[in-house]
Amino acid sequence: MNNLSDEQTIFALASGVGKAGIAVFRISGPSATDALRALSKKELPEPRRATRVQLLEPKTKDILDYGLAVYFPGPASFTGEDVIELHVHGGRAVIAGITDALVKLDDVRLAEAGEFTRRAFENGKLDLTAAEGLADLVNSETAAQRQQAQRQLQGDLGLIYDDWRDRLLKAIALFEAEIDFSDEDLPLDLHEQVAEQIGEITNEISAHLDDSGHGQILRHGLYITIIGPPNAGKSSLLNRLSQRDVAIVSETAGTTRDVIEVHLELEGYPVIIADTAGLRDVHDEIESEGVRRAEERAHQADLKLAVFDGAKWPDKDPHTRALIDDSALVVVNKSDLLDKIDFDYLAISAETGDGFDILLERLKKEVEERCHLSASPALTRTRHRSALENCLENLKRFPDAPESELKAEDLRLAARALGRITGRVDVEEILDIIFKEFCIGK
Ligand SMILES: Nc1nc2c(ncn2[C@@H]2O[C@H](COP(=O)(O)OP(=O)(O)OP(=O)(O)O)[C@@H](O)[C@H]2O)c(=O)[nH]1
Ligand SMILES: [Mg+2]
Repeated sequence: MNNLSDEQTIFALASGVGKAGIAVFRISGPSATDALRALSKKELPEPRRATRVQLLEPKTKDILDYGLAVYFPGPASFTGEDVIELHVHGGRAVIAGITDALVKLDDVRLAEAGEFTRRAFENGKLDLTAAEGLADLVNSETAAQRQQAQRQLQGDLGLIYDDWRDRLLKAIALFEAEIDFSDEDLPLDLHEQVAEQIGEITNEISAHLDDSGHGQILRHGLYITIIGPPNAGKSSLLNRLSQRDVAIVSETAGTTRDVIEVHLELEGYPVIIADTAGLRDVHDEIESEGVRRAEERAHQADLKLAVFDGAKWPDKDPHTRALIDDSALVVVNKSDLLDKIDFDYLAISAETGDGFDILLERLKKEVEERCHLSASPALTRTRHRSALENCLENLKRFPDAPESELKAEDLRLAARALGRITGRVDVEEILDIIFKEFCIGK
């Protein structure tokens, strides 16, 4: 852990950039209180109480603004250090004036990206999963994303990983005791106890990993790609779904070339819908690049929305058919041109809006299935997934390792992989448990 007194004092505009009613500066570090004194020429306000201050340029004594100061003495602050918040008027000149005045102070500098949260982590205020949760919360755009991020920020996900790690460390302690003191009076079923505990942890981690990625999908949004032959009405469909005129619509086949993305919210879930070039064999260089991109997007999508052209029915374009699989929802567009509906697909009309209520219901169901908020906190990042996979590999090697020392090493590596997720990577802890629980000095 870092020595706090070595840290420089940092500050940053905590509120958004640009004109606003109020702007908030955050100052953290050993000189935070000096910084406030330098700007306000008054005694420190009472802790955690918003206090009106006049802010002056320290040298020229120009009045920068009248605002509020809040003092959070460390360690009971976000970063664990002394923190000062300044609430000022959100005009560009006010912000520039205060930034200038702070930069000029000795021992105070502008914070780097994520530095406040990093200090909070280093001072044990939150673990790495909570820090990631905070980043997700700031980036969240829909209600479900917000809920997932809140949960992670409150430490729910970290608790699960720490619990596995604690249990693993206990199992290691038992196991090492067996190696070190096999001649002494240790319970006979120790080995079975360890194997049983490792088995339980292995099962729980496997179940957590077997989640179809819904936590990750919810975090970045569900990717839906619209595919189909030229002129089927893909761009018209995108425009109606987004209720905006985002993509060019024309009767010329091959109008769309690039991928056009729209971010939407469906039932609180984030979706990113992409319109693509019509699929067909072409020699035109630009259009064939468009088709390549369309196919690439189709493969990357969480869900494909395959559109057939009702004007050509019952012709079902073979390029589109080739891309239809379990993750495809098929619709036939231009239902207004069809005399009768003699198929099982959903008939819609991007022109009249016919069938769109059903289409939206179906999309919502699909989205809900793929990125629902689960009862227990979900894995939200590839970083967690690979650490857990690494942990499992080591746990699975454990039963077959030929020697006790190797088995113990497998367990240690597994615990370390879990520790990496929350940021607890201290082997000393294993030793602590051994010495505490087994009274070696007896
Ligand atoms: N009658 C009818 N015409 C439609 C409907 N949807 C789209 N169209 C027309 O079909 C033509 C093609 O529509 P687009 O949305 O550009 O088709 P697209 O699939 O994006 O075509 P490309 O970008 O060339 O692949 C346009 O003239 C639209 O006005 C519909 O539901 N009914
Ligand atoms: Mg188009």
